[in-house]
Amino acid sequence: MWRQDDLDSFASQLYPDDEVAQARAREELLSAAASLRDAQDELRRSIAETSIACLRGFLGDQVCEDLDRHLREQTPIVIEKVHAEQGRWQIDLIDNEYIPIAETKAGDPFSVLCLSPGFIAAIAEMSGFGETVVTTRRWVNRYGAGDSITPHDDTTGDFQVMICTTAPPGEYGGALVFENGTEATLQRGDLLVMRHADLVHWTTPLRDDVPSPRATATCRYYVEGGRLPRSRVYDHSLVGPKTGNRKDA
Ligand SMILES: O=C(O)CCC(=O)C(=O)O
Repeated sequence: MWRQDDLDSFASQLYPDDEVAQARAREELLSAAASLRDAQDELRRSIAETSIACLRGFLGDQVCEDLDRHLREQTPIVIEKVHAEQGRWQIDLIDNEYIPIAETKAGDPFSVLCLSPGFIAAIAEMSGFGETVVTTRRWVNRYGAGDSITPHDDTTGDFQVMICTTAPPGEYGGALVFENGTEATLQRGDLLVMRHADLVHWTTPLRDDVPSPRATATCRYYVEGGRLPRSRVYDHSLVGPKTGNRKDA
């Protein structure tokens, strides 16, 4: 699934000065790839039935802790704090530019994993997509005490992965809940694969006494002919755009 240069790039970006840790990270990725291969039939079935599938313990604790720190401290990120009526959380935008996938550079270890063609092919296949992936968007959702993501529907993008890089025990909240009754309480290292299926979903608020934050690193994939982000464009006139002349771009 991941090629040798993906393993090398992940390991050297995460542990630039530590060859022992690099070797350990490469080994961990090989075993993560094997666990994804072993579980693929079950994951495909779960996505077809519920729109999501969860692979527990996909990445190990140490790699996740280090990845979380790397994404916070060393990735050039734009931070958005969202305060909505029914939720508040932080979005750390890794890449929000929708550039063609062939031109997208993996500037952090999470992006190295998600942009690898072998990984994309495996996730697309289990999510039921044969079309070419044309672009991605990557970010980390971060939640502290009292935070939750507001009920929403993903109206762009076709499928996505999330790796939980840190989470409190489930009794402190942070469950991901879908209107079809499906739920996932992610723990550090879990991989969630999600086919966008017009389902409203949200997370439950973290309790005030939560012992650690929750974070999910996300890569959303857009396929050719799929639900690409499109802006509305208008014909110009001397007095400005006219809504009657609306076209879809
Ligand atoms: O952090 C989560 O578990 C949910 C994130 C989510 O719903 C989204 O990014 O659309």
